[in-house]
Amino acid sequence: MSREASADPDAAVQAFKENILLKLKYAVGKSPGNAFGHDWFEAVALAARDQIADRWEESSETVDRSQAKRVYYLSLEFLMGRLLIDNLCNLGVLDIARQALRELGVDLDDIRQVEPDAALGNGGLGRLAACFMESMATLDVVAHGYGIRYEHGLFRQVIADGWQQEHTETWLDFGNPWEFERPEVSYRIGFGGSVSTQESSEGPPRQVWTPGETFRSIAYDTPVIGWRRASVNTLRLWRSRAEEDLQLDRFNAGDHFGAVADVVKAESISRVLYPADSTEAGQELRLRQEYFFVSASLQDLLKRHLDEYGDLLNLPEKAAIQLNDTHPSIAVAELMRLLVDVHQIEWFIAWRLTVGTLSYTNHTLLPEALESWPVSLMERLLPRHMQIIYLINAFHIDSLRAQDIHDFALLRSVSLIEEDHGRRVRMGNLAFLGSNSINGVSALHTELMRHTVFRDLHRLYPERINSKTNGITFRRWLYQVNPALTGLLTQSLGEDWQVAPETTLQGLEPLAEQAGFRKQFAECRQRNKVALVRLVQERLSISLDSQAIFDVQVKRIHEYKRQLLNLLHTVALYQAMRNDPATNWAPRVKIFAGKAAASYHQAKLIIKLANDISRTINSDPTVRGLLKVVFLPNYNVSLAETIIPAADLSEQISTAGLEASGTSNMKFALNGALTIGTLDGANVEMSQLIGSDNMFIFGMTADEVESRRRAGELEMTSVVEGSERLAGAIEAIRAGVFSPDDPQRYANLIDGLLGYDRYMVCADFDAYWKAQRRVDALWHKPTQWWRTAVLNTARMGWFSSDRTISEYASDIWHVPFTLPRPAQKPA
Ligand code: GL9
Repeated sequence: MSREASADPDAAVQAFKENILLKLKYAVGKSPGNAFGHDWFEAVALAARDQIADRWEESSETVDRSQAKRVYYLSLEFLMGRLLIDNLCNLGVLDIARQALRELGVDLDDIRQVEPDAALGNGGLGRLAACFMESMATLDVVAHGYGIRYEHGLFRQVIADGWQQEHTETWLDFGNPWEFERPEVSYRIGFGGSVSTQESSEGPPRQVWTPGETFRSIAYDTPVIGWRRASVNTLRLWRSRAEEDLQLDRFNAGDHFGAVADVVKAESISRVLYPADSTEAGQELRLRQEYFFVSASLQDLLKRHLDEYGDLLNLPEKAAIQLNDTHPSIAVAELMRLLVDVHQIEWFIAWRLTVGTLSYTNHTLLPEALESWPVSLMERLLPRHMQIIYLINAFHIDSLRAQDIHDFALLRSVSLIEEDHGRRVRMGNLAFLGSNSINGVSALHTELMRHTVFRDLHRLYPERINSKTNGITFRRWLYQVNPALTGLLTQSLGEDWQVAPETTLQGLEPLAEQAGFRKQFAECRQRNKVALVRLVQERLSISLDSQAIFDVQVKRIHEYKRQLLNLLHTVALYQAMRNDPATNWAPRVKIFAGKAAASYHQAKLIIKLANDISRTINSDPTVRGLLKVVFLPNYNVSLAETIIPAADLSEQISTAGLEASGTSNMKFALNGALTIGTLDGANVEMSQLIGSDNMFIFGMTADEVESRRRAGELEMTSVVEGSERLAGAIEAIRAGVFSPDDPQRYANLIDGLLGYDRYMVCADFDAYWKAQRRVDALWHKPTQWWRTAVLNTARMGWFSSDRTISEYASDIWHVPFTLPRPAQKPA
């Protein structure tokens, strides 16, 4: 099939309908009369998958013929969300599928809700990987994603009496129609054991690793189709299995549980996603997961390369491997092991191939998130890799000494082994040394990388660090989540604007001056707000006024993201409204959502505080019609898809210097929400492109934060005393106004803020309060508010992940790409 949808729409509808019925009957085993929602979902998904498979075959044949260079994206997380609408849109058959279902008496909007989210990720980092997969396919970059097929994705969050509870997520319960199991694609993965030296008559002695235990990796492939049927790439996820399903001798001896013990141990590797967010999990199972998927992926791609070229010496010309954070950084040692031990390539040639092929993206500067593993654990689990790491380290230090570099402090800081807190392997340094490119995810973050975590390595290798500001796929985060606005843009900018929104969106700028257009723009928002109001009513039985400002902070709960600052503002605003309800307040709805890592006590307490504040404020008649607070449980990609297009105000208020980029900031602004935020991460570039007067920027800069930290000014008593509003809010929380059942509940939280305000919540409070009043003032001037909103959408084109991927392709991977072209009209 060609890139264009079929020329005869009616014939296409009939054909699609027939295929749905065939799938329902032969694959699902149901008739239309007894099919439930999930049966219909599966039938439609399988019908769509057929069309994807046709393009998939074409795509792989073209690639095989052309011997193009391949990109491998290694990531422990892929936060794909639902795929049905994504796939139907990119196939260009959304309307066809909708009509086909309608003729069968089924509503596409009902069955899309049935699909579980593929939540194989924690947050921004995993969702970025998903956006990148879609953009790479759209840009015809020949790419393979590699990761783990977790049986259980990110936990389901239940809020019980205001507290977060974690429940097991079960996305595979009804099967997964998008994936293809490939039992024949399987590799052996070893752990533990010992290394011995084997003399060889032909060359130097060889090191032979005899693992103490081995498991199998099994591949599951999900096709990823680009927009308008561009390329179809593959996301290959690995499941872990035991070498044998049952130890028959133990079973026969009556040890029925022991007979399957190996199976349980093996399968635990791909059982569940680590719910860590920017905090190190630090567990042996986590290291096993990392090595498991890295080894399987490298064995697989080397096999493919050898099948194609019969030789590994041209690996860097034909393969680029991107490491998504340090999670896959054991790849440096594993690739060396495979090249040297298995394929008998001489060490220094292998090192050149390794560095020529690998590149690494850093996603956070938070010290607690930089992975390091105890040397003792590495020696036990991966003894050969530990030897290789020592060798890399030794050769590196030697080469520096040879360049007359003897500064002890420098050598210590660039070493792969940390000696201070028990001996540990520094995975960030390993990734840096083993890569030809190290990139940050926003301009500010990259600059900070150069001066903080990688300061000394950067001095030695000044060419390696570069910046690739994150982006988002507009197909999902505008076209799919906001059909009303997408329709308006098509009506205003013409059919083809979606082909290159990076440039066409700017065409909206003159329309920002037209009252008629602003009115229509506002009406789109209103429609989305009404949908969110309905959802909140259904899930929480809270009724919201859709005319109020929808003020939204949705993201992982973390102290550096400062949900606490927002909650303090909420309390201060509540007190101000109560004291003076007659003032012309701008009515607000404060919306929060997000998950806390299960072991992150403070973050879970912040969730409880949000819920306590919500209950108190929502039941206080004095602020009725002025202020509501909601905490929506179980934030995930699908919930984001409803919340983001309904937001008026986007909260991006992290302590400057700590949010590497942020990506929801881009999703909100693209949909026309105004941002209140600090000069942090990609907010900085947003403020340059949107114009800082079209955002509500406040607070200390990263430099100011750093000076204050250096000066040790983290004790906040005098700051609080100097701010009546902040003092009032803090006092109310401490006194138990929101927790009468347990007045002491927040005493420690508040004392912590006053005594040692690591994230500078108090220091930024007054600036934040003032910025919020600017929000109110602008809301009272609808002409200006909506003009600004239109300008936000108009100026967000650069934040498309197509732009980001085109930069990775040219600067790091050195592979060709093609930007989307307008669809050819049928003759
Ligand atoms: C993160 C950063 O914190 C974000 O600022 C950044 O936008 C994304 C993508 O580059 O990466 N790094 C990180 O560890 N997480 C990020 O979101 N955390 C999670 O994904 C949970």
